[in-house]
Amino acid sequence: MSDSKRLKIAVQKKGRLSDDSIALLKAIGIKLQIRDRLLIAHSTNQPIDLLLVRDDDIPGLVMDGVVDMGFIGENELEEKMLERQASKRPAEFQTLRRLDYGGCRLSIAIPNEMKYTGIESLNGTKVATTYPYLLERYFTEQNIDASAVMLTGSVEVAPRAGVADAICDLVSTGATLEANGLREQEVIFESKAVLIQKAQPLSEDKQALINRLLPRIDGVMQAKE
Ligand code: PRT
Ligand code: ZN
Repeated sequence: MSDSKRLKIAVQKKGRLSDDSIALLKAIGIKLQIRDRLLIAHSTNQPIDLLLVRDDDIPGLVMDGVVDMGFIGENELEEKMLERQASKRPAEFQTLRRLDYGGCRLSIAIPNEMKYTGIESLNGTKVATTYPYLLERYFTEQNIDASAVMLTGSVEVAPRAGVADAICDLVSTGATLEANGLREQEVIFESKAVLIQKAQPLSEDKQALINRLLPRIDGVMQAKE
């Protein structure tokens, strides 16, 4: 077990948020030795340990108070919050900063040949997604009677495979949609990476450390503007 006096921060091990999150920690002066395949990385100059995990696990680790902080995309955070609320599990956290990377949008896209006259065209359809809670919330808000089909990967091929009529997936450049003969129709959620803290109070030392780190994060983000 690692020392509970050390601040534990969850970071995506490998993926779109990893490099930027680790670069940000290094830019604010935290020295890190990250070795491949290890779940934990210790800082050599601060009482901080990184937990390197899949991004899907980060909201739960923070909401269960297993780690003190985490870097996560708002899309994943909001989805996990809705999922946990639905099953009455703890879903609290504090957002410390919205960051300047990880930007994307969660959008509904339809096959190019599908007729679309407005959101009502989705009535009676099946929409493949990795974000069923965000999608169902959107359907409810918009009064649309459609169903979400959960897929953890290859969402963009679902219409061609005959598994769904449309999809709801993350988009940044739009190239993936285009390559799959899909057209973006509705943006349902705009996302960036955020830094979150667990809801439960931290020790004075840990909170003081966080309070010293946050202005440095602001400084790094301002310098990039
Ligand atoms: O293994 P692990 O579970 O940790 O990683 P993952 O595969 O679940 O996530 P990863 O690394 O792909 O994404 C992590 C986070 O990055 C997401 O939750 C978002 O917050 C953010 N992000 C930003 C994106 C994108 N941009 C993005 N474009 N996540 C995924 N995509 C995918 C999208 O799903 C689609 O397949 O990129 C494709 C679309 O990109 P364009 O440029 O073709 O539009
Ligand atoms: Zn993931």
